[in-house]
Amino acid sequence: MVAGIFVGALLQALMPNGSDFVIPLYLFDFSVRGFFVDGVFEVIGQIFVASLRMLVVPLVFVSLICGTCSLKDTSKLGRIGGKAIGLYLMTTAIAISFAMSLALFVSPGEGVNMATETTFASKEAPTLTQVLINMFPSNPFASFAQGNMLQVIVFALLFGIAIALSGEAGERVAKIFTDMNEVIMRLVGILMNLAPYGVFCLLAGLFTDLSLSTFENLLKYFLVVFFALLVHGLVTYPVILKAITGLNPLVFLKKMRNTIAFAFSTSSSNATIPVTLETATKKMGVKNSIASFTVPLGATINMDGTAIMQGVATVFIAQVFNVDLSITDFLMVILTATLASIGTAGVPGVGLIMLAMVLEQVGLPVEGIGLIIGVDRLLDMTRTAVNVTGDSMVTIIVGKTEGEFDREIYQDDKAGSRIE
Ligand code: DAS
Repeated sequence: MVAGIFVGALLQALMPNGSDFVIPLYLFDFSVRGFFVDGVFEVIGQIFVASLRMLVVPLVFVSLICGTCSLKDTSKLGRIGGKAIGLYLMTTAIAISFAMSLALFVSPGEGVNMATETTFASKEAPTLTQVLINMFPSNPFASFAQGNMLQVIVFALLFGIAIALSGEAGERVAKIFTDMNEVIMRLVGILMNLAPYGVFCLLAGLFTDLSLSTFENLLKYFLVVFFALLVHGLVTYPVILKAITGLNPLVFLKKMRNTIAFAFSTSSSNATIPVTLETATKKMGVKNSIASFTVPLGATINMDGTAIMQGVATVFIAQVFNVDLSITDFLMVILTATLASIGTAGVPGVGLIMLAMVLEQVGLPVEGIGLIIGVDRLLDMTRTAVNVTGDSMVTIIVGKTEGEFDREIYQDDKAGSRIE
């Protein structure tokens, strides 16, 4: 993907704005811009964006049902589930609110002035009560067809809870959704493998219309996300951990370094679950009865790092396309990204797919993703590390407040060292 950004720049450098090279090939003149950029690349780029959108509804619906109905097997942990989910949603809302405020302060997308075919009908900002009422679908199939994600999320949560309460029938249905989730994750993997080609085509189109100064905007975007991730991981989490449990947060961060390194290198919260579990139990002293529930749950529904990227990206893309977001829009983004993070399974690049949903929710052009996707790989690695750190922090808080926590292990530097 990084290669795509440089090739896009090269294309742009070769074709200064407005001009176009014609390659005479026998009887035909192939206009680089006409045939390649506005032709082949445009088609492939739009197909890539459409395939991102294609995955959003099934991905959120199925992975959210799997996350919700897994509560069934641990009904005795209902209280603990509520505590964990409450903490996960609180830290995600803090993350995205901070990220969006920072993005509005820095304004990384200011001055790009990209045009887009997407016409922004002057949106009558719905009141918050309307937003809450509209979250409940009168016709779930219409919600699916229209891609009304807040309604899809609400329906999935209710459906998942119903499965959890439906005994044997629920178990049979839960198995179906678990298998479907497996297949959809495979589809995400296929799309992520094709992403570099889609990115190249998207960038080729986008960069032929961009001034080189836009790279400066892109760098600003990258730095805002990176800084927000660092603050959330190294300041917000330690402050929350210390405030609620009184534990030394430096011990926490020190014991997390292997897990963070693994999450960073795999860009997958799901792949890191075994390491997170080992660290939470053997190094931090949380009883397995708690960690075995809160860690996988967190890998599915807790994505603070992803929400940070989505918050900054939304502000960046709105500024790039000169769209003024209202306060209701910002609240919608916070609500959608927080709820979307519930439905984002912990696999590489899936946060970008959910970003398509957040952008659509506030009427922003999804093709704007093409601008940031080229620098997303390193951000995905970093935000996955933040996601996992949040999972571990909440696991400790739940374990300690439930009395399922061994403080001596936490304070023992050598605890669990065999997995160093
Ligand atoms: N890489 C995802 C994870 O595993 C998050 C994301 O794509 O934003 O947490």
